[in-house]
Amino acid sequence: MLLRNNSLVEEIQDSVASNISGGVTANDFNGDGRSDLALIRPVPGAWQWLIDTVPGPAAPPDGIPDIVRNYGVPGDFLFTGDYNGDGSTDIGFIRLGVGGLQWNIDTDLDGLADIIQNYGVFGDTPSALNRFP
Ligand SMILES: [Ca+2]
Ligand SMILES: [Ca+2]
Ligand SMILES: [Ca+2]
Repeated sequence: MLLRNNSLVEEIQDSVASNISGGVTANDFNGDGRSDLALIRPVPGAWQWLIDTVPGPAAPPDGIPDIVRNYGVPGDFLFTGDYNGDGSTDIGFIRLGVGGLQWNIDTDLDGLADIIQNYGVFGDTPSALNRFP
């Protein structure tokens, strides 16, 4: 499945890995207290999130994505965090538009934004994010 020879994908994977390693609950997309495996893959016209979560105290990740969502498009800033405080990591993107920075956060991982907020103007640097090419 992985495009191991694609330097862009490797760069993204490295970037995601570095981004999600910093927090206590970072990258726990199903809220079971354990970090999950996650990839962000470029697909035509979008960024595709592939998340491998395996619930249960003894089950390791099985290498098969349980959640696959297209969320964000090329040029967006992508980020993760727990923005609704439910203990599960959310996915998000920031889009630069005429009004400045628009934050879009999907808290239930259905590929649709649950939080949309304009915050910031062009030239601001949002915290805790990765920007992918
Ligand atoms: Ca988890
Ligand atoms: Ca959350
Ligand atoms: Ca949603």
